[in-house]
Amino acid sequence: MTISLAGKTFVIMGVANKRSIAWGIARSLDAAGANLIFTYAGERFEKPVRDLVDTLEGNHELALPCDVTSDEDVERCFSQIGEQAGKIDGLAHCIAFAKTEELKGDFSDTSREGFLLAQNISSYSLTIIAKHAKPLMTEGGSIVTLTYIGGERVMPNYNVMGVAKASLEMSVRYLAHDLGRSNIRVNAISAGPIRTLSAKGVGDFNTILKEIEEKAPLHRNTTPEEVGDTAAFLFSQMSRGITGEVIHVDSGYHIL
Ligand code: NDP
Ligand code: N5H
Repeated sequence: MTISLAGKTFVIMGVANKRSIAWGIARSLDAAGANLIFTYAGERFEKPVRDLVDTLEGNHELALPCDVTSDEDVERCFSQIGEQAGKIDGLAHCIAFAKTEELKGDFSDTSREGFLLAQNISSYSLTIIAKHAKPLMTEGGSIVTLTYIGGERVMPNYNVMGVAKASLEMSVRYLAHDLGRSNIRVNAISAGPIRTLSAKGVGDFNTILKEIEEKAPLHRNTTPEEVGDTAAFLFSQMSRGITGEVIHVDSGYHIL
């Protein structure tokens, strides 16, 4: 089951380890024959990312640091991508962060600093990345980001991240409006819960997964492969009429 993305180049931001959703996307795009460029948060993540990339079918050599809290880092990263790869056809933004103490208890206890940090890394980053990726998408392109239902509805403990995801989803629409003129599409995948490094430390994660098995229309949990294949579709011409959309890949849980 695959789409051909042979001859296309995509940037994948946010691989932390083999459980990362970004890695699920990388595997689907690799299977579709795409060329991939990886970015990681800081130098200390270079080796683990390169070791993982070596396990893929294709020969994807370009891996660059990009801490999205730094304008200079984002600018330098995309200018290096432009120099070394020329044009790109799309980008997967799989990045979010909030302080652990803001992901429990009352949302009304959120600090100003914690609120702004979550917005900065998890939402604003998409806008600055889109700005710098746009000039490289000379033949049009597709930008995909990841969101969660906690950006639409109140979910226990998601708190400050829910507000950041709401802002991210609205950014998707404004960016889709701006970049549509350059034939660049911008969409989000709203994924069901997946056990990743970010999800570690979530106390009742097993209960959340169990509830989905019990209640979601498909009665099973979401896999990184399902998200990866939807991203491959959004990166392909099969989805050429879709922009500004939030596609739920969550076994249908969002309809409840
Ligand atoms: P991971 O922990 O695997 O990935 C999170 C990534 O964010 C890491 O690669 C991390 O990089 C990166 N990151 C954090 N801060 C920065 C920064 N300043 N600059 C650059 N990168 C940064 O978790 P997931 O795969 O679960 O998360 C990916 C996306 O999926 C997130 O947007 C998350 O909200 C979303 N999502 C996750 C769901 C889930 O259940 N897991 C459900 C729905 C959406 P590093 O490791 O290098 O610090
Ligand atoms: C309703 C829930 C349960 C509450 C969990 C919230 C999870 C929020 C996601 C953010 C991204 C988690 C986060 O920032 C964790 C960090 O504080 C600590 N972890 C790290 O620093 C690790 C080492 C690095 C790699 O992580 C990051 N992010 O850089 C939501 C869940 C059911 C679904 C879920 C887990 C959604 C989501 O958005 O990820």
